[in-house]
Amino acid sequence: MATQTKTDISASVLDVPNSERERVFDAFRRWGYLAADLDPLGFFPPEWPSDLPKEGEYVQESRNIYSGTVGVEFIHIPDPQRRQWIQTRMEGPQAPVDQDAALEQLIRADLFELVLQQRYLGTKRFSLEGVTALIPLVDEILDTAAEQGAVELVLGMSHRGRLNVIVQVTKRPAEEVFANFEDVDPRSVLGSGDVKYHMGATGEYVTRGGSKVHIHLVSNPSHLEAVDPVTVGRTRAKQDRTGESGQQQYLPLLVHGDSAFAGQGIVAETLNYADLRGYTVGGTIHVIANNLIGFTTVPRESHSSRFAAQIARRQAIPIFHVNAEDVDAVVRVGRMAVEYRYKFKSDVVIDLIGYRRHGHSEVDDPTITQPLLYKAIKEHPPLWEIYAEDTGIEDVQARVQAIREEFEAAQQKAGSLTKKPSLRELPKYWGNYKGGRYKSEYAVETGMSSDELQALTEHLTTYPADFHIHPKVKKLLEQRAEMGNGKRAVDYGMAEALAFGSLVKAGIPVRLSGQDSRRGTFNQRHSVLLDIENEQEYVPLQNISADQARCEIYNSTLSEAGVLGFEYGYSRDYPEALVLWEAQFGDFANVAQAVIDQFVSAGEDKWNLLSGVVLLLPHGYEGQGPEHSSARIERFLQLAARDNFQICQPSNAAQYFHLLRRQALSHWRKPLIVFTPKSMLRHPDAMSPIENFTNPSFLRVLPDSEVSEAKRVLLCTGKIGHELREERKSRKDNSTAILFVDQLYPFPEEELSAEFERYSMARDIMWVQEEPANMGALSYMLPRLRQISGERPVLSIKRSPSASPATGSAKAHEMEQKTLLSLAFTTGE
Ligand SMILES: Cc1ncc(C[n+]2csc(CCOP(=O)(O)OP(=O)(O)O)c2C)c(N)n1
Ligand SMILES: [Mg+2]
Repeated sequence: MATQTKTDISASVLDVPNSERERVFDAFRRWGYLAADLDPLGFFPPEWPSDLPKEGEYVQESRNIYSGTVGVEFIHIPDPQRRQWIQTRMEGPQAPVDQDAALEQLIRADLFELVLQQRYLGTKRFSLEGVTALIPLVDEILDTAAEQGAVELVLGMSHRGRLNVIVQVTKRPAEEVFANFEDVDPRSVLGSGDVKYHMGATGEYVTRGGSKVHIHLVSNPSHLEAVDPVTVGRTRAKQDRTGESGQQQYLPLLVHGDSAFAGQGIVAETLNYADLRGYTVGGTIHVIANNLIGFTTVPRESHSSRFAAQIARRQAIPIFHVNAEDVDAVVRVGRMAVEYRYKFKSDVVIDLIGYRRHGHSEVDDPTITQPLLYKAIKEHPPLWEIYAEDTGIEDVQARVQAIREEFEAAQQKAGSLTKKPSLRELPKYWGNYKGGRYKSEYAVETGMSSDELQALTEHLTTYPADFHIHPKVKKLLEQRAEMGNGKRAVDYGMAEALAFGSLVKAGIPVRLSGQDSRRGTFNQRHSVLLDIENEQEYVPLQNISADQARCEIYNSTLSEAGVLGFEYGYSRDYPEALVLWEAQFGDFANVAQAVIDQFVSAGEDKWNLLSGVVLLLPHGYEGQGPEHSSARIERFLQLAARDNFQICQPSNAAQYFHLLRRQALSHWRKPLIVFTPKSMLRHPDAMSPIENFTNPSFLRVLPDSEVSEAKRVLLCTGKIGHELREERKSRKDNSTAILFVDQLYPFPEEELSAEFERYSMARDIMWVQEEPANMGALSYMLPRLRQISGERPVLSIKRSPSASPATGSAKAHEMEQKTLLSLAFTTGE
């Protein structure tokens, strides 16, 4: 929990140990992990720091504990209670291990890989061999978690050993995995689907203690570690659905690669929010399936630290390094880690150190890059053989034979399947929601009566009598009250509050997170009121009605990929909620590009998994320079296909209100990308009279109510439209119609065709955008507009092509903008 990191460095660490025994033990507790015997093959030898005594009384005893096959880093944890807990567990009696069960799992793990190797020679499977102890480790994690009340393990992992995990942990029948190797039904996935080692899977695990734990293996892309925040977000959603015992019932487990854990920044982002109110899941178990190699790269090329796990040291959490060939030690560490997680609601890292038996994939020859290592590996027996000998368990060969025959029979069966089996079942809460192409039956009414709006306004603009409000916020709320009561046009901030308020009132939870989102980057939201005398919070959106749904708005960490991944994950397990992620400025979304490409855009296509996550991306050219102008509309439009998501830019406050409500109320579950305003947040032309909130629904295209007979039609989206209207006014022009395309994708063909017909006499049709020619919606819009414009040419007004989105000079921006507006009214004359 957040509180513990701030406690003082305890006396027990700084005190000089007062006995010889304590002195020796203290040294080993601190440094013993460096001297631990962790690598089964000896390529990663122990270090013996000078602080560590080599001989004398107590050395052997403490060495056995802290420099044996387990090395634990825990002295950096400031909370003495936590250190004491680990110390007691390490130094106390060791629990017995169910060696027979562990051996069975090890044999199964190896034999499954062996059968795959023999039957599907030359295909990639990313074998687990070398770290097969992962299976008894996860078994122990599940056994312990079930004792603590877990009902589900939410498991995020990448390629390594995934197929093995699908069979041994998720408990999918082996023939289902074999069938995926047969690739039995290619026609069903032409142009879509995903490779077998990325697909998600679900199943039931029965622990040795006899409890059932549901396993949810999360679908993941090739992009290593991108699944981490998604897994944590999914877990949080499941926990939130459950209520108070959520953290107990839903346990997240992330299995990382060693190179990926050390190298990918998203790991740090995910670790960083572990204890924060908006993101905590009461502790994630991290296992590094550490084979001391990444593709062809060895640890000394992979990280500047001794251990790949080092990044976890930033936090006050324990790291257990364990030799993957001491199976009993691995199992004991698994139990300790889970008990620690439950006791302290903390993340825990298990660094499971083994090797990789084959090349990176099985088509890769590792003897070219690591000849000596692979010579040693070739001579090294599989773990089950070593363990059988160590434990003295008999009749192993008969067991091996039986398991082999079992997998071979499953393989035979798979060959006769004609349909690719699905490895997972969707939770019931997805029952009501639809993906695929848009159909008109998904349309919903989003307008509200003036009475309802007034009642909401009352709740949104009032606070307890004894609350000491900031004078500026007081004024803002007074203005909002006037907006809701029709005395003043409604701005975006109030429109959003009305949308959120109306949804939570109707029982639809709202969750928004982003950098500085509670106040709003542009001072526009003020969702949380703070008492200026005692900093007590009052959240009007949480005080709408007694039986309302949750409304949660969080300031996120300074992260994009990590936080968007989390919110996407959350949306995956809370389809009934409106889940939003807000970028500080739209361009920062490109830091989350992998999450956008791999999950938000392609999730349905690859995995048939839906999400209604909303991205709020401030966009608009306002002279603030290259980096605060563009949310890269072009990128999202390029990703758009087969109605994978919706891309909108509401041009006024009421449109924003209807759009947010549409997203929550419609049963068509698609990600929504919203380009949101900055200066337009308060621009009079973008404000809406309260009556517009009673309109039936969001308009994909905003018609021009001022000009009915036009010679020229300007089509645009967003802020430039308001500037064009101003320009038109100053030119006293009454023959130019200005249309706002508020929904760019799916393309509003019907509405635009109707407008083209309405202005059939117009000669000049122009797409106008602020963005350079190679950006914005231009290359998406032009061919589509030309298709419906008939004989009439469609021209375009835009900035010249540019490598960077905008100029760094405010004055240059002004000049460009003026030219743009002027050209919009004069080109072709
Ligand atoms: C973000 C990202 N960068 C690069 C790759 C290409 N790649 C796939 S596996 C791999 C090595 C991974 O090593 P490690 O994390 O140690 O896992 P292992 O395969 O050893 O289990 C690389 C570089 C990728 N999949 N994702
Ligand atoms: Mg590795």
